[in-house]
Amino acid sequence: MKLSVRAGLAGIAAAAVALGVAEIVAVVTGPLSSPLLAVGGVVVDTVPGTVKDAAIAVFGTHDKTALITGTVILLALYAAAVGVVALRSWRIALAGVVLFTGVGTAAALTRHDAGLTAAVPSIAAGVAAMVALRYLITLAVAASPAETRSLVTVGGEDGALAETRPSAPFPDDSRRRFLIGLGVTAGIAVAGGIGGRFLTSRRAVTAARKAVVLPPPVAVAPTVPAGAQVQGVTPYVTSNKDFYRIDTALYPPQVDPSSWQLRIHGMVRNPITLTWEQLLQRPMVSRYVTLACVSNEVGGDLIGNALWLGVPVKELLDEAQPLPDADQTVSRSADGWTCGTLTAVLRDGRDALLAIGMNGEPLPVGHGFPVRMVVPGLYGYVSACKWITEIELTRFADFDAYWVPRGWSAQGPVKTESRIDTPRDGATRKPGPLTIGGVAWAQHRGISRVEVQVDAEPWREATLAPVVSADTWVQWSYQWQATPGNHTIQVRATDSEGQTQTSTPAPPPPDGATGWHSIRISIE
Ligand SMILES: Nc1nc2c(c(=O)[nH]1)N[C@H]1C(S)=C(S)[C@@H](COP(=O)(O)O)O[C@H]1N2
Ligand SMILES: [Mo]
Repeated sequence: MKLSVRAGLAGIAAAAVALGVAEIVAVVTGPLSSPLLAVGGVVVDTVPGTVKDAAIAVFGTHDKTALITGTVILLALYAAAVGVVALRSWRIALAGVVLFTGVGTAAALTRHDAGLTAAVPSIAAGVAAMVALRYLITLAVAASPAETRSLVTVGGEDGALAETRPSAPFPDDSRRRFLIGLGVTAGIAVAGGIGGRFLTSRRAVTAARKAVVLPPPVAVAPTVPAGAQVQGVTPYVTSNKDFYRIDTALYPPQVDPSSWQLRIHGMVRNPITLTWEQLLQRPMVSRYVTLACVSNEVGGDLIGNALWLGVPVKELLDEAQPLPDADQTVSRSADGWTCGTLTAVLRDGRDALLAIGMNGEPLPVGHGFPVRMVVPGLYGYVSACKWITEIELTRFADFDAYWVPRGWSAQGPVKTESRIDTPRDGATRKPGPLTIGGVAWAQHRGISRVEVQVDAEPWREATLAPVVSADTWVQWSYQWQATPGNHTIQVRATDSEGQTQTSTPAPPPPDGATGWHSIRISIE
């Protein structure tokens, strides 16, 4: 193994130890102070909306794993370079470590609500990196043949490695020592990483969530009508585990109900602060509402339908008494994320909820535990604030919520959409009767018609399955006599206001994708 390779490995191992140490320290200072999550968080908040959209398009709901993986790869390359540089100049290598520490510290300190302690994991990581790098580079140099060693010593501009000239005459033994050193550091890194994650998860709000007993609703959602489900189509009610998850949080905020508060303030006559106990005492309703993400592509699956339990937002706003020109209601999450909702929509009588339950369970942590907002008819980014802690009445002219400066519309009513679920694109089927089916949605307006077109034939009306209310998606089906050959099938929906989906394709930004979902199948 060449000396430069050993030095590169030493750099990577030192960085790994640094991350492991940081994860352990972050158990105490909080998960968001971990330099990896902090830097990742800054990236999430600063990349242009188009990049975020491309990431969602490529990685779907795995975009965060992709981001962390990418960050780790970049860090490994950087650390390897620092290791190689350490052979020439210890001073420049140290500067490299300091820069890495500085980036982590700056990121951690600038996260929402970060205190000074947020800097501690990054600083501890920096110190660990220096110690580990020094130790491993010394071993790496010692494991070189004598000639290389003296070259290195002479070549080092600050001569810091002179003292590393080994006395052991057996390079094989020193090589083994280098490998052992590498192994030990890797062990510390892995133990730190896994141990840190484990201890952090023990500090999570999982136990607090398990202890929550949901109150019974005073107004119960209508039961799902028989026949709402078409065979072969995505389930009418999405289970919590299958419900898509989209947010900017690399680690979901851990909000303990016992310290949770909701402040309703801003342009209101009567500011209100609610504790968890007070919220639970209010009359709850349960409602099926379909939630969709504005980033959903035509045919995409960033949409789900759940039974939510919560307090009507309208009642809270009526108590707070918004001023007449407070046209925007800004919801703020525990991690600082914001969304802006048209105040009039929240007060027009639809079932906008401050939800605490999802499909009969307390909200899963990833879906906003303990409290989130759900508003039928609006995309999630303008309405469905998870981990909500603040509702501020303001004006659209005065405040831009999180996604607005990133290129998304300030208001996001859902567009009428439809999707083919069965058969799948590219499927092969036998000739004869074939059920084509899928979902269509225009939350709060409701769907009045779905039509299917096979090749260039006329559009034919599909059968709509019964629904709970206009606030959910609807399943549709169409019986087709399949004939041999390759076929293109498309679908379009019309909402109860008579608006038919446009055929013009548009990407998700700035206010939702348009176009008809189409599939190609083969009948043989
Ligand atoms: N705190 C917070 N709430 C948030 C978001 C977020 O990034 N942070 N993303 C929103 C978006 S874009 C959508 S589509 C919905 C998704 O909700 P879900 O993850 O429960 O499906 O949450 C909304 N609420
Ligand atoms: Mo979204």
